[in-house]
This record gives sequence, C-alpha cells and structure tokens, in this order.
Amino acid sequence: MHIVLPRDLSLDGHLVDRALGYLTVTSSIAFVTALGVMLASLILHRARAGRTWAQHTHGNRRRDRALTFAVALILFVGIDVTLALRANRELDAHFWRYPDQDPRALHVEVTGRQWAWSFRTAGPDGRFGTADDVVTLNELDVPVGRPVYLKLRSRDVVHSLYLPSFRFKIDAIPGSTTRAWFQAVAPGRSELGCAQHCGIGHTRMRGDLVAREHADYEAWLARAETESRLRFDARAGSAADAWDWETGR
Ligand SMILES: [Cu+2]
Repeated sequence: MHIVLPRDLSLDGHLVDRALGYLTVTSSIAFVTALGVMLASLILHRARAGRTWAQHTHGNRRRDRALTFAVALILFVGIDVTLALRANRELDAHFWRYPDQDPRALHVEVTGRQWAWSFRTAGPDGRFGTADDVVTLNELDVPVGRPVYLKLRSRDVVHSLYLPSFRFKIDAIPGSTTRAWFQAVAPGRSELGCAQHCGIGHTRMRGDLVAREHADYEAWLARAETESRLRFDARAGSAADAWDWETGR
C-alpha cells in the first residue's frame, strides 16, 4: 500500500490499510479470473476446422443460471460480506472505542468553514471558550503516544477532515457534531486537508498535522498558551467558535 499512500503514522491505520489491501487483492483475483474465462471462451468456442461458426449460447439454461448465481454468491460472500464483518469488528474494537474515560486524551474542537480549519484545545483550565484556549489555524499539533479525540462542527457547508498519514477522515456537518479519534506513533509533519468539495476555495483548506514527542509538545504548548493569553480579547469574541465539549453545543 506504500505505493499509493504515505507512510502510516497512526496506531490503527494498518487496519485500514489491511482492509484496502484485502479488497484490492480479492477484486484483482476476481478481475483476472473473469478476463481468463472470457479469453478461454473466445479461443475454445471459435470457428475452426470442421466448424463454420463460432459456438454460442444464450446462457439461459437452468445450469447456466445456477452457475452464475453460485459465482456471484461466492464473490459477494468472499469479498463484500467478509470485508463488512471484519470492518465492523475493527470499528467496534478500535475506531468507535472513543477515549471518553481516558484522562490522557487530548480533546480538540475542530471548526470547518469556507475555507479554513481551526483547532481549539482547552488549555490548563480544561474548559473551552476561555482565555487560555489554544487556537491554531490550519495546523494541528498533537503529542505522540496519547489519544487525540476530535469533535467537529461546520460553520457553513459539509467539510471533511482528512489526515492521509493517519488513515483518518471524518465529516464536519453543519447543525451537528461529529467525533473521531486517532493516536500518533511517531513524530513528524504530515498533510491535512478537506476531503469534501466545499466551494471555490476548497483546495485552500489544507495544512499541517504536527506530531511531537512529549517534551517537544509540552514546550510548544507552553509557548502557544502564552501567545493565546496575550492575544485574547474578550470584546472581539475570540472564543466565539468554542462550544461545550460534552454536549457539542
Ligand atoms: Cu472544506
């Protein structure tokens, strides 16, 4: 999968890669087999010595229908049903196991708008919408080895936060709050973007995901908090994008 996707920097991204890999391999086998059958039919049933016309059948005999049904069933169960069952198991065990009870989880409020992302963390007081909130534009800084728990809202149209290096994609939908989580396993800078076409400036909704080791993250956070306090202006409504983490409102 490394040919088409950037290096996986996340805890659970390999599960996504594995599902994609399974789909690619099984559909490729089915595709090549179907081509082989068609090619063999052309050669075996062609007109040749002692036979003026190519042999053909309408495929409407009982046996033909039974064979078609059996092949379709095998493909459907082997590819689709298997993939759906496996994906569902992994969603339950990993992706939908939100770190609600994990005190180490970093909570981030994400706001999508035409055409930028803003990321808000609560700061030392643990409350959103206060002077020590750290708000960044088109850059999300996260610590390595801790769950990053995101809740997303949109100010206008549907956007979709996409972190290719984390195999992470989640929609931000006006009027509702969506959530998702991931964990970085290695430090580094990678790309983030909007995966939902959202208007003329859609391509401007890109930025950086910066994963930092513990000490580096703490140093960055201390700097960012100081700057946030200096910049905070209650009259300017700098906290207008913040909402209540629990209720999403
Ligand atoms: Cu967008």
